Amino acid sequence: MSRPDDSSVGKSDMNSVAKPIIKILTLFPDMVRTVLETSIPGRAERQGQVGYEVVDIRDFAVDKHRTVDDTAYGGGAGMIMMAQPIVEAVESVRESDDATVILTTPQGETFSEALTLELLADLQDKGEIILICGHYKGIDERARELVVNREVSIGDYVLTGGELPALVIADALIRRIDGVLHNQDSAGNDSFTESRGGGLDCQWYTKPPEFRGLTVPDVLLSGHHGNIEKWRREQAADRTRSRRPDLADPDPKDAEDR
Ligand code: 6GU
Repeated sequence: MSRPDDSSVGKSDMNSVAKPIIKILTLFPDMVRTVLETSIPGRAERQGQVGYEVVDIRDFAVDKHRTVDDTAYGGGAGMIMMAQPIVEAVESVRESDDATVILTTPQGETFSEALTLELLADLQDKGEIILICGHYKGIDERARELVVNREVSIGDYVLTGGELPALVIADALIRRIDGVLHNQDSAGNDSFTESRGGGLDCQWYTKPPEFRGLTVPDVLLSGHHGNIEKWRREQAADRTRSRRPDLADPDPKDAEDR
């Protein structure tokens, strides 16, 4: 994983600022690095559109056993992540005191398209975003008080650790950075995006035209782009209404206007 550098600055755009850096603090750096090197996040880094800094929280432990957790004061099952390694890890990576520092925790606000765009603006504005992967039963409340300014959950279920949630958040951000998605990645019309009116995407087909007796809808083979667009809009609206009525447009006219 490359360290932040200026090698890509100004390469294609005189007005571009330094590339944004996503910093992930974790007890499992290999797991996090592997994911960030793969697929679109990996390509984005190689193209210089984003940088990653993966920090092993254990490197900030101060005893010879590299201890980062301990039992809870007052008793109770489960280990608590100590404040000191977390706070010092954050202080070692953040460029600015007002950097956004996110703790992944089931008790945080639920991640969404809206929160993706908010954090993306923040990442571009400040040039960095810091994600702390929570673990065990939780982290010492004083670490939260001292360095955390947002807490995010990815849904109402409990995971072993914050690595997968942090990677979910990072992936959602990376694919929204300008220039990261190519046309072949179908940027811009994914489910939940503005162009879909916050609704779901339509169904898609590729070759061959018939598979195990199932055919591709005629309209898609017609070459009539107006009809194809209309069909896709209708299918997307039907899907949204039947699968996710909570996302559906109350007024079909809004969908037409788009
Ligand atoms: Cl952010 N952390 C953990 N441990 N579990 C979760 C989560 C986060 N979001 C949903 N489940």
